[in-house]
Amino acid sequence: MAQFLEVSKLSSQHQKPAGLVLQYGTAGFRTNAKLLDHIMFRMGLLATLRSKKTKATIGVMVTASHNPEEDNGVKLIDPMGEMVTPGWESYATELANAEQDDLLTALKDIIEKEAINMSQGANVFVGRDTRSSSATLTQAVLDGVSALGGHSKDYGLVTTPQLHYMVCCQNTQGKYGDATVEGYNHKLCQAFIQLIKNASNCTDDQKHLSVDGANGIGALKLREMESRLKTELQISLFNDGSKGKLNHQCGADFVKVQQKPPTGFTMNPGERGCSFDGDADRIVYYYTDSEGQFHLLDGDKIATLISTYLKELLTQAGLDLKIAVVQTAYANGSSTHYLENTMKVVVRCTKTGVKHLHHAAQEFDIGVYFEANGHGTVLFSQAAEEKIQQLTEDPNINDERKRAALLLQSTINLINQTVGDAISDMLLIEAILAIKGMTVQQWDAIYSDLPNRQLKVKVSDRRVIDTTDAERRAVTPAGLQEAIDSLVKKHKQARSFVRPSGTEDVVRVYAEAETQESTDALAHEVSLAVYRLAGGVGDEPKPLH
Ligand code: 16G
Ligand code: MG
Repeated sequence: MAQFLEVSKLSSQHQKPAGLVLQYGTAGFRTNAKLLDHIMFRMGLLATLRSKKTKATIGVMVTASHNPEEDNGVKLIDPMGEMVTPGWESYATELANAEQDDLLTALKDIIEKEAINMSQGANVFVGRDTRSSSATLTQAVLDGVSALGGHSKDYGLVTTPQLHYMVCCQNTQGKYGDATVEGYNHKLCQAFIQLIKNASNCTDDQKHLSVDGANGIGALKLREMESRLKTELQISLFNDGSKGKLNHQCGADFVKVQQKPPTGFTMNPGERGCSFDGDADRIVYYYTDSEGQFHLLDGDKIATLISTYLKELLTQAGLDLKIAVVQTAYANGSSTHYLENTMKVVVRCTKTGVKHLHHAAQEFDIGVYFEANGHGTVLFSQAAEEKIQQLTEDPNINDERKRAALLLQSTINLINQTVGDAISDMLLIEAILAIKGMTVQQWDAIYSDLPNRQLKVKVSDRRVIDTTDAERRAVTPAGLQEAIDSLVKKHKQARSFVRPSGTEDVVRVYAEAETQESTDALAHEVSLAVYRLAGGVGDEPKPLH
């Protein structure tokens, strides 16, 4: 077939280095940008097949999120704007690793297994972050699409959640919004302005927010929205990419891991700040108190704020909708305790990785999901959206119910339901704080985090660790879980688990307990157990103090 001739021809310009093996990991392929040209071409091919199969537009985002500037990566986006379905992740890995001469066989194999009609049209949306390698790698994706005769639209520089949004808009024939950056800006800004009208007496201080753009795409895209927001939200944008390096000593990941403000950031005591990550799908908030102490408000605090606000609105609106919060094992024990026992909402725990949380959140009328690292959003079921819509149009309800229904409706418009979105989350958080007249300190005081510690252990093969119960218990190697259990018993309010990382060649250790000292001791003891029972390499882990 002519299409396969074209694939052969173009693939020779995007040759795979022989022997190189890469995995479609938790969030796509991610490694040094120099190793990715053939991967991008092949993901262009795969996205085209996926588009033919689903008869819908598929997205391909070129980014390595919070990784260093030298890295790059690629994620595939399914028709409703969600992450590509797991079965196709395996195809991605197979296609990526086929040696140059076996590429056509691997491609035909997928076509056959999925019974893809090759005469079906295909449409692929492509976007990229600000990395210097992203433009050429995008071209490789576009070559892949054109080799199989697909149509493509290159959105150029967009955030990851913006591309998810575009795909969803396109496949819902504009119901979700207009599939343009202008459409995105318009939808979010309008919903934000609508919400903030319900805030009374905001002072200029309360309207001010410092944002760390991680020197990435989020900064660029926030700039484009600034003028529409500025009467209600005055943003001081730091690390906007004009001089600093992407993700270097800044961004959500740096702040979360280092528990300190990004460099190049000035903020007075008590003021709110937030950080995006390199592709703007994660956000964390923070402030420094009058004693100079840094306070982080992570994904757990964000989920608590949003779910409290939504639950109040549901009560005011008199709507009987089931709300749940979805977390991972990394959620601070205090947050889970507060959500279950004080707020009385259903809490679900899933494996790490946005796709797992997203999936679980879809089971409820309203599913609020956040990873502690700041990736998350809110999903409303179609039935919930319809009930809220009906209530806004009901002439027989009182003002309080009407107001609550309208607030819920604007919230639906503001939140990016396709995937966690730093800009959309930020606007929702700002609106909630303004409506509730709440300071960042009051938000922080909803509950106190238990001290926690994360460590990494190098082992010869991290696959020896197999987990169950949403990664909270280790099934193998033999004896490891028993060892963790007995170590945890030695500490008060303690919890610990280990899991192989999906993005790095390490085993991750998490511990929390009543005091930092106790937490650090537990984290160290569990690291030693991993090192001894799971084939540790290099020096034995040393105590933290
Ligand atoms: C990826 C995931 C993130 C997860 C992290 C865990 C997406 C979009 N991103 O970055 O959700 O928290 O991996 O990394 O799914 P780890 O497996 O190395 O701990
Ligand atoms: Mg990211």
